[in-house]
This record gives sequence, structure tokens and C-alpha cells, in this order.
Amino acid sequence: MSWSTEPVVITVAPTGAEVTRSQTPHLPITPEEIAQEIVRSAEEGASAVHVHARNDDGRPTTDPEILKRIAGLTRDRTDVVIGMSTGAEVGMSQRERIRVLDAAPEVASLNCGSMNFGDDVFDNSPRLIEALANRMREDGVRAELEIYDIGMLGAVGRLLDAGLVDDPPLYNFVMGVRGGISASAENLLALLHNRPRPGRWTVTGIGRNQLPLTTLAAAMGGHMRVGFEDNIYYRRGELATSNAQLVARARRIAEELGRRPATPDEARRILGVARG
Ligand code: KMH
Ligand code: ZN
Repeated sequence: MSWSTEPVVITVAPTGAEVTRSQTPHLPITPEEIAQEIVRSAEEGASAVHVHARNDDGRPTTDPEILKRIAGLTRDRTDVVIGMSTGAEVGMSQRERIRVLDAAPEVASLNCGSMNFGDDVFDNSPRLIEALANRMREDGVRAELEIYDIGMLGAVGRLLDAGLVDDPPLYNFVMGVRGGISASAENLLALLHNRPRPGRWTVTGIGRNQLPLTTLAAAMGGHMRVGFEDNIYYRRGELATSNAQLVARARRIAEELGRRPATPDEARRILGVARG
């Protein structure tokens, strides 16, 4: 692996499905709040977003109208790559998860296997993975392959062989979920080494793993995801005041390593996203 100077794609994941306002008062919930947080993150160097929507009561939803509202408010003010979650919330039905694609994202997450997720079971049957991949391919949506453990890379190989996912694939290594691969440098190397085909990769580190893992990604030629979906702290015992604050730190780290933040159009090229 040679050192990369490729511009770094910083993806912001501002809300997620699990974090609550009681954990952090800074969590954006309404479409206006989420779009505002994305815009501020873009100003600090984010060029892509991973959106989860919430209802007015703060509960996760995959209502395409709410997702479209977030995307519309965002597009009015910034050109970041709009990604949406089909992982949604543990326990959501297949119909609720597939309908995310009705909101016409540019990128959508494709979770590549079932697993324990904290105290719950995150169900991603082969049938659901295939249905989501098929729909993404039909709609021209770039699949971001969410990899929580090394065995899920086998599913990626099968999707590629079946032509359900474009080659080169786009990987997001999610490390440090309780039930998934633990967050270590050795495990990141193992994930990279076991990719069935080469492809751009982002690292998502949960909780206190976010800072060291995204720093490793920046140093090793990967891309960085930060935001409250994965981590609400700036440092131990100190809540981050915004997603943009976490993005700004990621940008500073990447710049010190000789990698400037990608523009949104550079991010589309790097991630393999077709302009809609
Ligand atoms: N909320 C997690 C159960 C994704 O966005 O695709 C799943 C998740 C992954 O957040
Ligand atoms: Zn997510």
C-alpha cells in the first residue's frame, strides 16, 4: 500500500437511528435541523452525507416524504453527495427499509449480513440484501457496502459474482459495534486484505473508536465517516457540540497528512456515484 494524496471524502452521519436527545441535546431531528447540520458540516469539509430520518417525536422513520424533504432542503444549499440508510433501525420491516429508495438517494447503504447489534439482532437476510441490491441497480443508486465483520466480505464476493453490485465496490468498514468486529488496526488491515476485489473504502468507528480509526483511514488512503450516528463525544467526558465540529477535526487531521477534503464532485468520482 503506497501513501495516498487522494482528496479525502468526509462523510457526515448526523443523526442515525439509535442516538436520543437525552444522550445529547445537540442531535438534529427535524428535516430542517438535519439539513442545517449537513450544510454546516459541508462548510467544514464534508462532501457526503449518510441520512437517517426521524419523526416529529424523534423516533426513526423511513418515510420517503421526510427523506425527500431532508434531501431537498440540503440540495437547496449545498451539493454534497446524498446517501441514505437502508439499514434504518433494528426491527424495521423489509418494506420499510426498501422504501428508502423511493426518496432517490445518490448512495444507499447495503448491509451485508445479519449480526447481533448491541442487545438486538440486526436482520439482513440474503433475500433482503438481494432485493435491496437489485433495486439499487435498477435505480442507478450506488451501493455502499456496510461491513461489520470479516465474514460479510464473502457476501460481497457473491453480490459481485452475480452482477448485483458494480465493480469496483464501495466499502464502509463499520468497526466497534457490540456484536461486530472490534476496532483495532489489525482488524482494519484484515478487512482490507480480505476484500474480494479492490475498491475505495471508508472507516466508521463507533464511540471512542471514531477518532483513531478515521485517523488511520486518512493515513492509509481510505475515507472518513464522522457524526453523531456513531459518536457523540469530542473527547472523553465532553460532548461534541455539533456534527460540524467532528467534521472540522477530521478535516484538520487529513490536511496534516497531506490530504485535502474532496469537493462534492470529486467525491462523486472517488465513490463511483453517477450524477443523477
Ligand atoms: N441503525 C443500524 C441498525 C445503515 O445505516 O445502513 C443500522 C445502520 C446501518 O445504521
Ligand atoms: Zn446508518
